[in-house]
Amino acid sequence: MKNICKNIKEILFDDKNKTFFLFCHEAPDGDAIGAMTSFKTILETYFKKYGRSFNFAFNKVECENISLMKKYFFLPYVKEYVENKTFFEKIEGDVGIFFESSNFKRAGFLDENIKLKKIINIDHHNINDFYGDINWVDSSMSSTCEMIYWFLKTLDLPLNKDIATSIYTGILTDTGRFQYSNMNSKIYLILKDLVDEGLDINYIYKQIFALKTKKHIFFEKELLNNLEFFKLNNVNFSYSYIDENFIDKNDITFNDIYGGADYLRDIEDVDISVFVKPKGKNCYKFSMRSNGKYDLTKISKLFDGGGHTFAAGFSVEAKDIFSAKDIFVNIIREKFNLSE
Ligand SMILES: [Mn+2]
Repeated sequence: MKNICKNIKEILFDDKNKTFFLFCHEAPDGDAIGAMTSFKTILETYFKKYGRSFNFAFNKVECENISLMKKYFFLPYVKEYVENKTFFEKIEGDVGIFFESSNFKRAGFLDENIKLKKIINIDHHNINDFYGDINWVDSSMSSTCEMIYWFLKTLDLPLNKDIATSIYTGILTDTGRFQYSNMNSKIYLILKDLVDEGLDINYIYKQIFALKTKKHIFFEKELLNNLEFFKLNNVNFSYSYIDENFIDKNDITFNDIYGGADYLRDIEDVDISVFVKPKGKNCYKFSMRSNGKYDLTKISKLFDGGGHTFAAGFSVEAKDIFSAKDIFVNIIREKFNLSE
């Protein structure tokens, strides 16, 4: 870690590098946005004096997705980027820093629209294409924001309230509010450091979790309506979905649909939960959660997907959501060998 952090520092100090762009995956979660805002704050605070510019490489989708982005408006810079619609179709600059993006595409840009001299790839997922000049990929980290905390520590740069708020947000969301098995005693020590910067813990919690829309409640209702349980190769699955009809009829947006797989995981005897939603025409997004017994990357790999051991996902092309389920069930039956 020390060497990688030093290599990143060298790039930041290299006078050839003036324009920096920060990227994260599309439909960003708290960790992706927290990584962006913490790192931009670090750069603006400690490196701006060297004549560098640091931009978020948001694309149009992110800047127009007000209802998704709104809950992150309390983090530095997000509100002004989204409200001023500061987004890019093409990126041309010296350095791109990618957070939580297993590949270029995940960051929402076509390869030909990105021209960068150097790429820094920072991720804590265990599936990553190592597309950077520097690849800091560490799946032992709870979150990308935890990695940024260690980056600061390694470079001996002090925290401030904005950086701490951003890092805290990433750890809070990626550990499922400090409940998942990626929590450990080291993280509690990090949290102490962050909270000591004067964080308003209750305020942050409310911004992210406490504001459920009515449409989200409709979504949860439908999730339970469609819920079923089945056993495949001795593994107990909970399974539910939201289809195009329901979305159209209730004017639900994709931002109202979240937390499905988490909800279905926390049920007695369930080993793996699966939640499915449409993703464009004839394509369905599967999200899975594991209760700790099974490694989900073994499943997501079968479908060219990605993710973590206990939270992973992939897409399936099918004529409708029921055929997508058949494809899933058949592949699990044939290929998900638990003894491997
Ligand atoms: Mn993450």
